[in-house]
Amino acid sequence: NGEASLFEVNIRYIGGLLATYYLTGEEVFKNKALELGEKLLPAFNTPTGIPRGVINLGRQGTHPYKHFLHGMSWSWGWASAGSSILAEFGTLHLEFLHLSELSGNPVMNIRRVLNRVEKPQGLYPNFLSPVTGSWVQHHVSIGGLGDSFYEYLIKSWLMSDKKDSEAKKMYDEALEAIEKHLVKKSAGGLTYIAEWRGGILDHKMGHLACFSGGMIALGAEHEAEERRQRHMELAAEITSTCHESYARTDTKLGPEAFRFDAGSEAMATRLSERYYILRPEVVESYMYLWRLTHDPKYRLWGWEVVQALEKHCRVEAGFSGIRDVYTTTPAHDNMQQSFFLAETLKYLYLLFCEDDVLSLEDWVFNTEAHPLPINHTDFKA
Ligand code: DMJ
Repeated sequence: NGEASLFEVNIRYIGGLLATYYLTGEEVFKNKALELGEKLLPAFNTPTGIPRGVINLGRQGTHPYKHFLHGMSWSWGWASAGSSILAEFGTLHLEFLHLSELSGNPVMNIRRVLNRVEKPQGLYPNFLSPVTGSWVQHHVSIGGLGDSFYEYLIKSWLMSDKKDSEAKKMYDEALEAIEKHLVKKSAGGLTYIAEWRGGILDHKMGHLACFSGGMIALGAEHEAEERRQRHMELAAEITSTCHESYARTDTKLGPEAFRFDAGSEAMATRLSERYYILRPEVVESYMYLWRLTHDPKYRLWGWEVVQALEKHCRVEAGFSGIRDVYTTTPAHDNMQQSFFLAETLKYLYLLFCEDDVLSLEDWVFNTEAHPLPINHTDFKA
């Protein structure tokens, strides 16, 4: 029916088209990325310039109803009070910078609003009103709903060849607030990043939050010695905790979320959080940590994942998610998510090949693992 998630169209299709253009040089991919970018622009037409989450990309027809819907955008029904989601509108920058000739760069306005708005204890809540530009709910998470916003701050800086100092400053300040308020150690000595609900900590980490080990290591590389060491340690500890969430299951694949309360340590405590849908975040962190430290344990941990995927997820037609990581007779969910090829297998490949294959010096991966060249925002260049 033409309804699309602005975020997914951006990270999956525009990101994929741009990467394919840069890797092949074929103009058709660049043109399609530009075309698609243009179709997304009506979603930015809000009082603050913060886009809404859903847009209708259906063809402009003659039917009055369809004509009316074309280019219309709205907020997700489940997002409170018509708000937009931090991880969605905060995950456009890498791609839209490449599209900037066309778009007049609407993403710069998103930055401006976020920079100006008051942040509780320096933290960024996940829901913002595109109308008033203020937070709608005080839920902060480095996992789902927040994750790739932080990722795109540090990667925008890297992609600009370290010229985008505003992005770096926002990243540094956000990480400082996260370290101060959300990073915790469990009774068993595992470092994790908790979620925050109006000042109260929820001692839970989602699988999605496990990308942060890789992100923090990537940022640490460019810090002065004291911070570099502290952040590399933090990155390694978080990655190790995420490895524990895999190691403590029967399948050696990790649950959707794991907790550090009521005596549990890096284990899912709710039935609804025991599934694994071929997500990439843990191997993504192994890949970054391997490339940045060359500690062989990251390859060993990656190999454990390869074996577990073969054993529990391979099905006749490809690979499938499983409903419960704590049983060795898992039920398949009959889905091979698109990020399995785009991210999980790509990061595993990059973990085991030479460092100069899509080197971190030259490429930045968008949040769907599509590689974009550093300091190469001009198509003609
Ligand atoms: C991917 O689609 C992207 O990495 C996104 O940012 C959040 N995570 C999913 C896969 O788990």
